[in-house]
Amino acid sequence: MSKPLSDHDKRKQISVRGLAGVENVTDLKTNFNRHLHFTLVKDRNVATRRDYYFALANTVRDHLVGRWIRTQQHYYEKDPKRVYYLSLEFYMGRTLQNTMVNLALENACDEAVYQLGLDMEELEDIEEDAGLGNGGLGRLAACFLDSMASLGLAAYGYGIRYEFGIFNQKIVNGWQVEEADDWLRYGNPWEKARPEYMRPVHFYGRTEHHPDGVKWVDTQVVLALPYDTPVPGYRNNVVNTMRLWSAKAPCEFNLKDFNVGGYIQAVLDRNLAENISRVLYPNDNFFEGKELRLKQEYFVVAATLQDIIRRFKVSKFGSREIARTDFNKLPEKVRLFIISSFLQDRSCHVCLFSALRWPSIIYILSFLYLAVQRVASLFPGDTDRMRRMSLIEEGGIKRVNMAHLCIVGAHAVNGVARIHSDILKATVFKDFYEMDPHKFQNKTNGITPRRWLVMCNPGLAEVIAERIGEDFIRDLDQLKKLLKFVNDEAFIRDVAKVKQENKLKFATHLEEHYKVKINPNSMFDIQVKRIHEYKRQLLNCLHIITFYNRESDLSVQFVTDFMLLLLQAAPGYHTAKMIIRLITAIGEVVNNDPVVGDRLKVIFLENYRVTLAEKAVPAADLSEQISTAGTEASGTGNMKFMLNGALTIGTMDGANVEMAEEAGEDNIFIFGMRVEDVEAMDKKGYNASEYYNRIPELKQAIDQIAGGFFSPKQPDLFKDIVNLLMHHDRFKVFADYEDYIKCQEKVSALYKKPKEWVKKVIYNIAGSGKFSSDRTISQYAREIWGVEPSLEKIAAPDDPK
Ligand code: D6G
Repeated sequence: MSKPLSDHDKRKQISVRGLAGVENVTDLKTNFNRHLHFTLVKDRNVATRRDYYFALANTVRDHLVGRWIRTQQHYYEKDPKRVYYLSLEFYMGRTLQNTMVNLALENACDEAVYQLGLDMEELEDIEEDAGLGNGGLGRLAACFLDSMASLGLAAYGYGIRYEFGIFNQKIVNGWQVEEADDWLRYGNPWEKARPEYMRPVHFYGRTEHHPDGVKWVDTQVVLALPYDTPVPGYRNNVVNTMRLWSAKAPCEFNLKDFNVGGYIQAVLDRNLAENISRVLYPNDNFFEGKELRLKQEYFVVAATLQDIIRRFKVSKFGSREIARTDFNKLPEKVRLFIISSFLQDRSCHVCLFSALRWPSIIYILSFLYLAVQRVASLFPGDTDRMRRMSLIEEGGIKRVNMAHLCIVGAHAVNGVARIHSDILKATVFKDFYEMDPHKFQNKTNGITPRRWLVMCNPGLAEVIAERIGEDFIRDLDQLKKLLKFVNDEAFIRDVAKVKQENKLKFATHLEEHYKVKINPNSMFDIQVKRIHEYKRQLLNCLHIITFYNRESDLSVQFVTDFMLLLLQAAPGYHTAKMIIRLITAIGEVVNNDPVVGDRLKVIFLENYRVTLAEKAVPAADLSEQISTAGTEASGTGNMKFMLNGALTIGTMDGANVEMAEEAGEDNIFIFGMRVEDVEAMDKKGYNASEYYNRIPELKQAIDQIAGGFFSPKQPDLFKDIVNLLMHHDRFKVFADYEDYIKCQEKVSALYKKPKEWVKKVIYNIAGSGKFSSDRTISQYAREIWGVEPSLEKIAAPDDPK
């Protein structure tokens, strides 16, 4: 019998990971040792694992440098239209492996590290996630940057270099506790500070009226210090820049105010200015009207616009630099791109403008817009419409309607899934749509297949590459070619085998890192996402309780072996925290019930983040996408699971609708109300008690939660949740319960027929091509920005010797 392959040998066999030529490997080892010596100032006797990680990161980074400089020179020479992506979040995760994948260095580095007597996976695990995002929106920004670089667009990401990213979540006695994410503590090998591009940003002050115009004086100045991170495209030698601003107090900050003893205080007060880039607001799909958050937004916009104009003014032709003065050319050379995808909370777009002397500007804009511009002339006498379309919301406190401000200022506005775009046009933005229909578009979101397939699931990437070649990595539509293998026994076997290996690997990870034991042969039913009422983790809780009640009743035949994982982080809001507590409480009961044994496990994994998703997604059998129809703008987790061979159970919401179309309705488990049903129910009125009284299993589950079955020491612990579900549930959990449970029964039945299951998996993988962020970005590029994506390589620089 042949010896089983070690992880190292397995990784070596995979062709999508790049070639490991001898010369390459020798160079990498030399450079690794050079960095250990000269950069880390260590020898192998005293070097720690972290030193080795830094030496490796620097070695890989060397391969980026020439490409980065070359790409930026290329942009100055060619002077293309540049695309600027402004975002408060770039949820990048780790960089090392992604860089190796995109530069085709993975196998060579693996071999070099192996020959150096080190373990690649161990070194990779040392890297901190760049957790500069909350969830989907921030990760989307990161996927888009990858696609922009892979499609050769002259694109830049602009955001904030938060000193503390998304909090570390600990579960203590079943409750969430937040800890600061000190991700920069050991330094960040991927960034380069650029003090030479520092920009001043002004706050507060007052306006003075002079004959030659209004002056803004007595402002408080904060400096924006940029840090650049390279964004490599997939094997095309393009390296774009993500520029993140950090707040610095100017040297003279507050010093002019000091009197005796005031100097120390003035220096200490510098922190106040620098607080702007201190921490990421931990809110997902929810706008918090905090002054500091508004300052963050203004800070990034003010610094970025200055930088864009600086770059616009200098254009290089050959070696000659020419100062450009014609600002009419700006639209030909610059595109700004901003994403905000709130849908479920329509009151979220209000905000206070107290910190910046802006209200007057907004009032002027509003006046100009409403009175002078088009509304009045297009809809004469329609005062109601004018009020609805105002940039300033009426009411006691005047508020700026940020969404309206955005639409008025934008050249194009789009939703992020077809259903989302249609809802926006028919509801919140109806008036604006009627006035400017051409402005409204759809661009369904996507994910990068580099991180979300090649990198996180090399086994599956390889099995696919063996059948259809490697071109799908840049052109994900080619996955359609897999349709001819739907009945191919060998392919079915290979896909099933990869899934099993991924599950085993994830189970081992859980055991090692979380001390939880799960049966790798059970179904991995996974719901990962931020906790929000609209995402309906509570519906899943009711499903778990129902299945638990069935399993513990010995007279009922077991549906299937089954296990459930829930891994989420939540913002600091009460209901979300109570939902976490409920899940952990259910887990405590279910996981310790000897009658149920390991047939059902409920696991809540703490500290969910990009890196944990990369481990969980490839291991999932079933993906839960169960928001109330009409509330999830798109979802991108749903796409990651689909691409990685999980089946979806979901509502007709967000991108699920298009996933059903692409995979075929028979290959996805759709249940529950459609948007029209939800609207009809809103009109009629939703009455939770009706369902509670009519459906015995639902009543049983709610009574258990209410009666302390899951919290015997504190029977009324979940009274708020029960109260919410019974009396104030905007997201109508009970209305979808029955259909959801029936649908879960179908899932269980199909899971007992492995071959049929895998065939559906193949239909899903083959249908997931549409959900590449390359497709999304190509559409933005052609249909909105007016730039042409390209798969051409640019000339390679000499790699480091
Ligand atoms: C990145 C890469 C570097 C380049 C710098 C400035 O740090 O090679 O010189 O950006 O680029 P601009 O901001 O002048 O375009």
